Amino acid sequence: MQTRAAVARAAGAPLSLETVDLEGPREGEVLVEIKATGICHTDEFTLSGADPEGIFPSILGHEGAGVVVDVGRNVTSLKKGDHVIPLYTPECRQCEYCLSRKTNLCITLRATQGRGVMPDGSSRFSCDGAPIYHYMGTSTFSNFTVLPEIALAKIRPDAPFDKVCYIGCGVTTGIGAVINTAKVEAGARAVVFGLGGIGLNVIQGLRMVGAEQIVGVDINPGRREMAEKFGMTDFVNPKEVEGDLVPYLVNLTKGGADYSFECVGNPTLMRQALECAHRGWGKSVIIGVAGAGQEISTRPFQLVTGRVWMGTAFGGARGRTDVPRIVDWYMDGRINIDDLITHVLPFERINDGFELMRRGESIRTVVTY
Ligand code: NAD
Ligand code: AHE
Ligand code: ZN
Repeated sequence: MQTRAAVARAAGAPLSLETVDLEGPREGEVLVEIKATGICHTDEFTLSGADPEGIFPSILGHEGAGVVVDVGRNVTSLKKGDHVIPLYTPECRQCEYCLSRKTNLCITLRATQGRGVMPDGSSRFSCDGAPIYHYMGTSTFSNFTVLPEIALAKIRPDAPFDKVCYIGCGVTTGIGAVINTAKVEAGARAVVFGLGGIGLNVIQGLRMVGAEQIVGVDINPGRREMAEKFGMTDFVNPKEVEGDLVPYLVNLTKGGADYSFECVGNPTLMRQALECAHRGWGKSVIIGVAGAGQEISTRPFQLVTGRVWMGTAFGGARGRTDVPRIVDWYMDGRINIDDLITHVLPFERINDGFELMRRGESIRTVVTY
C-alpha cells in the first residue's frame, strides 16, 4: 500500500512530506493507522543530527495513537479495529529483562530497532524501491506504520487519539520517572530542570505523590504559569540567579533536594541537578537525552557523600501493562493532558510543529492525520 509520511531525508533539513510505499505486516507484526502523534524533543534531537543512532532517510515520530488495520500471522493479542499506542520500549514478557522485574528495558527488539529495521532485518517503508528506515520502532510520522505485536499497548476505544497519543512518550516518561524510577514519597522536596513536555509531567507526577516542595528551573520565563498550574511551588530562572545556581538551589530546598530531575538533555544541567541533591540521600534522575560525544562529570565525592545518579527511559514503564492504566487515569480525570497540548496541527503542517518547539512557544504539538 501507499501512505502519506513526513520523511527525514537529511540532518537539519525540514521533513519532506511524501507518499511512500509500505509493505503489509509479516509474521508477528501489525499494521496501524496512526490517527494522531505528538512531537517530542527527541524527534528534534534525531532530526538535528545529534543522535548517534540517527539514520537518514527515516520516518521519525514515537508518540502516537491509532487503530489496528491488519495483523500478520501468529498475532494473538490484537485484532483489526483495536485502538493502540505504539511503544518504543516494547514489553515481550519473555526476555531476561522483562522477567527480571528490575527494568522496563525489554531487549527483544532493541538491536534491530536501533538500526531502523523490523526484527527480520528489513524495512517495511520504501520509495522508488529504496528503503526508508523506521525510527524507535514506531515511525508515527507516517499515517500508516507497521510494528511488532509486542510494541503495541491496547487501549480503551473511547480514549481520544489526539490526547492519549502523548501517553506514548511524554506523559508516561515524566510521571513514570517520579513513580517508577525515583519512587518519590509524600513530603519530599524536588527540583525539576526543564519545564517542557517532559518536565511538566514530572511536576504533575510529583504533585500526585504529595511532594511538599516542587522547584522548577527553566530559562524560559513563559514556562512559569503552566508549571504553577501543575504544582510547581518555586520558579528559578538561572539567568536571574546571582552567583552559582547549585548553592542557591540547596539553600532554597533547605539543604538539598530529596529528588532532582534533568529534563533538558544538557550535561551541565545534569551535573547541577546531581549536585543540588541532598547530601547523604538525594537522588538525581537523568531524563534528558544528550548529543553524540557528550559526557557527564562530577567529583566522585558527590557520590561518596551519598547522592545517587540514575536515569530512566520511558519513565520505567512496562508499556503493554502500564500504558492502558495511564489512559484510564486520563479518562478518569486523575491526570491533566489537555492543558499541555498547546497546539494541534494537521499533518501537512508538521514542520511548523517543530518550529514552535524550537522557539519555545509550544509545550506539546499534536499532529492529526
Ligand atoms: P522541550 O523542548 O519540550 O522542553 C525542554 C525545556 O528545557 C524547555 O522548557 C526549555 O526552555 C528548557 N531549557 C533549555 N535549556 C535550558 C537550560 N539551560 N536551563 C534550564 N532549562 C532549559 O523538550 P521535552 O520534549 O520536554 O524533552 C526534554 C528532554 O527529555 C529531551 O532531551 C528529550 O530528548 C528527553 N526525553 C527523554 C525521554 C526518556 O525516556 N529518557 C523521553 C522523552 C524525552
Ligand atoms: N539513540 C540515542 C539515545 C536516545 C534515547 O536515550 N532514547 C530514550 C527514549 S527518548 C524518548 O523521547 C530511550 O528509550 N533510551 C533507551 C534505549 O534503549 O534507547 C543514543 O544516544 O544513541
Ligand atoms: Zn519522546
